[in-house]
Amino acid sequence: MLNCEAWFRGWSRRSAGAALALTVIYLIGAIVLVARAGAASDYDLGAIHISQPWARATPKGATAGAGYMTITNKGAAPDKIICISDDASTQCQIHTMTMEGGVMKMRPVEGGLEIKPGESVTLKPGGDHVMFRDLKQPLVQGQSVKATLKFERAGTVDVDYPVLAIGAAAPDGKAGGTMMQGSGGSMMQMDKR
Ligand SMILES: [Cu+2]
Repeated sequence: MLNCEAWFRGWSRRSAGAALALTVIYLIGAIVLVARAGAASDYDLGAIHISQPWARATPKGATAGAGYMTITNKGAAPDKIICISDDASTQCQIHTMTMEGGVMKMRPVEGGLEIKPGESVTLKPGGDHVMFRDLKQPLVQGQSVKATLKFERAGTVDVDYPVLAIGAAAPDGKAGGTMMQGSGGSMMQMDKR
């Protein structure tokens, strides 16, 4: 009987240990799933690779918002990207930024933004960006904007831009010092086209 009892106690401890181990495994799994849910996807389209798409939340009353990403051309020929439409605004454009007389000006890229073979172009705050013009609703942190991008060679792709904080400067969540909002910024003027 004693031996049997000792075996039973040992078995209880072992099964408790196994249950604890399983619980830990489930918890890790749940955390990984939650972490993945908020992460941006990468996109492959022919020779074009798009990574870390994201957009910035817009302040109240903003009429435009911006999206960012890194585009890599792994092919041997140049390609050009335009934005066809998005689900947050009435018009989607690819904008470039240039300094003119000490003022940053942004304007739509004529004929599309060129991505040279082997080149990796990062659209980021203060630089080139996808412009969502005439927002139908504000870009809210935690939500996302879906835009349809068209590459001259690689074709068309729908990209989801997770919306990060208003002050975000990069998709890794680091806060940025330089503010560059799509509209209303005194540092920036937009050509009316
Ligand atoms: Cu712009």
